[in-house]
Amino acid sequence: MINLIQKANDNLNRIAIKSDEISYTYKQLLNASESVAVDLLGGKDDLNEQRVAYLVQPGFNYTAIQWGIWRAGGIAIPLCVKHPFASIKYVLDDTSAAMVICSSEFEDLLSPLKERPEIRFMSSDGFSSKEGNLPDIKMERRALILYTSGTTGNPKGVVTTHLNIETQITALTTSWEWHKDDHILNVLPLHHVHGIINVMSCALWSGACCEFLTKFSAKKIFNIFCQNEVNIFMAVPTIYFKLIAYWKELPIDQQQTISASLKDFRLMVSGSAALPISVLEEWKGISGHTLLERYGMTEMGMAISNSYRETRMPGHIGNPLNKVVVRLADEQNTEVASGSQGEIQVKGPNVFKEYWGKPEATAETFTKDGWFKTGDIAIYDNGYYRILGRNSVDIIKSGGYKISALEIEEVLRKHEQIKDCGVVGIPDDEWGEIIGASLILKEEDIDLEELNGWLKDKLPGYKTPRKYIFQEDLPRNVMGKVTKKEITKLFLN
Ligand code: MCA
Ligand code: AMP
Repeated sequence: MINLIQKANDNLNRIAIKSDEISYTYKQLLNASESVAVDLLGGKDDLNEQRVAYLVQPGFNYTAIQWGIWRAGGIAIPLCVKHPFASIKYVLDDTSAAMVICSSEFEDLLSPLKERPEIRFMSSDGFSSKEGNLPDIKMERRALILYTSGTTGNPKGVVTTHLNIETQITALTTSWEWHKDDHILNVLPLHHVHGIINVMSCALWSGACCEFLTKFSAKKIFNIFCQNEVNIFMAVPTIYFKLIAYWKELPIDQQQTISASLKDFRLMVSGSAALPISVLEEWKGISGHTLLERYGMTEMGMAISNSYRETRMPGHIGNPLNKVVVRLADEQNTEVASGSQGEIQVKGPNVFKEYWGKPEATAETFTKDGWFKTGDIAIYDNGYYRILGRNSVDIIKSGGYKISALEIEEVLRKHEQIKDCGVVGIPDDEWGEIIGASLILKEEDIDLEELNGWLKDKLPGYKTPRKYIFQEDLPRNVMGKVTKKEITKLFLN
C-alpha cells in the first residue's frame, strides 16, 4: 500500500516497530523493505502482481517483507504461522505463488514443497542491504490476498487493491483520531485484517509505534501495559474474556497497578465477533474504558463503528465509517423499511476487488447493482446498527476466527470410520462459539484422541471440534436437508 510507505519518509527517526524488545525506526523499515524488494525483483523492473507468500512471525521482519513485496509490485500473501502443511499448501496452490519467504523455524514444514521448480524459496533472514530502482505502483493494482472461510467448503482468497487498503486504513485513522504519539500492542495473528490493517497498518500510517507480542499471554500483555508506553489496544472478545479471567486471579495490589495503567489508555477496541455486554461491563470495571465496538469483514475492512468521541452503545456496532455506504436489504436485495431487519450490504472503495480465481463466487457475493452482501443480519435501532445474526448456520465464529462448518465436515468424512457428520457452532461465553461435531460412525466406536491426532495435520487447531456427539443418523427436514439447529440443541442439553 504504496502511500503508506511514502508517508514513512515523514517519520524517519521515529520508532515504527518494537519486537523482541528491540526498537526499529521508520528509516530502518524503509531500508529493510527496499532490500527485500530489490532481492525479490532480481533484476526485473516490476513483479507485475506475482504472488509472494511469506511465513514469518509478527515483528520487524514480517513488516519489512510485506512492504518489500508491495514496493516490488507483488501481491502479498501472509501465511498463518499456526497452520498445518495442508492449509499452507492449499494457499500456495490456489494463488500459484511464485515466491515463498520463510523464517528458519518453518523450513522443515515447507521442505516437501522445495522440489517445486516453479516456486522460488527465500529465507527471511537472508536479505542483505541493497538499494535499487523500484517500480511505480498504481493504486488500482492488487496488493493483498487474505484467506477467509465462506459458505462453500474451501477458504477463498480475498483480493484487495492498494486503494481498498488505503481507504480501509484512513477510515479508521480519521475516526479514531490516530496520531504520531500513539503506541499500540499487537497480539493478533497477522494473516487477517484485524491485525494487519486495524492495528499494524493504522499505526504505521500515523507515524506511531506498533509493538508485537508473538504469542498470546495475558501475563505478558499486562506486563507490557504496566510499562506505561502502550496507549491503544485492539482485540477480539475472547481476548478480553481471557484478560478479565487472569486479572481476577491476581492479588489486589497487582490488580490495582494494572487498572491504574489501563486508565491512561486513549482507546480500547473490540471486534471480529459480537462483544457480550457482560465482557464490556467487566472490562469497564477493570479499566475504566467502555470498549469501542466496531464491525468489519475481510472483504471490506471495517464498515461500521461506534464513535470515538460520542456515546458508545453496548450491544451495537455504531454507524458507517467514512466513505462506506451501508443499507439493510431483504432476500430480494431490496432495501428494507426503516426499523426492519435485513442483511447488511455495503458499497465503497473499501470493498474488495474479487475472490482470487473465483469469478462466479465473486459475482454471487455482489447484487446486480454492486452491493456487497455480507451475510450478516442487522437492524437499525436507536440511531445505531445492531447485529442480530448471520444468514447461514454454516459459518462459525470462534475466538474471532471465521470457520466454515462445511470445510470441517469435508475433512471428517475422509476418516475411514466416519460415515457422515454435521458440524455446528455451540454458544460459548469465552470463545463466542465452539465447534461441535455430530458423528455417524461406520463401526461402533471411535477413539477421539486418535481422531484429534488425525485431524492435526489436516486442520489448524482453531478449526478442530472441541465437542463430539454420536447419532444413528443426522436430523433432516422434509426436503432431506440436515437441520443444524437440531444438532446444536443436542449439544446444549
Ligand atoms: C484455540 N483453542 C481453542 C480455540 N482456538 N479452543 C476452543 N475454540 C477455539 N476456537 C485452544 C487450543 O486448542 C489450545 O488448547 C488453546 O486453546 C490455546 O490455543 P492457541 O491457538 O494457542 O490459542 P491462544 O493462543 O490462547 O489464542 C486464543 C486467541 C486466538 C488469542 C483468542 O484465538 C486469536 O488470536 N484469535 C484472534 C483471531 C483473529 O484475529 N481474528 C480476526 C479475523 P490446548 O492448549 O489444549 O492445545 S476477523 C477479521 O479480521 C475481521 C475483518 C474483523 O472484523 O476483525
Ligand atoms: P472475517 O471474515 O474473518 O473477516 O469475519 C467477518 C465476520 O465477523 C463478519 O461477517 C461478522 O459476522 C463478524 N463480526 C465482525 N465484527 C463483529 C461485531 N462487532 N459483532 C458481530 N460480528 C462481528
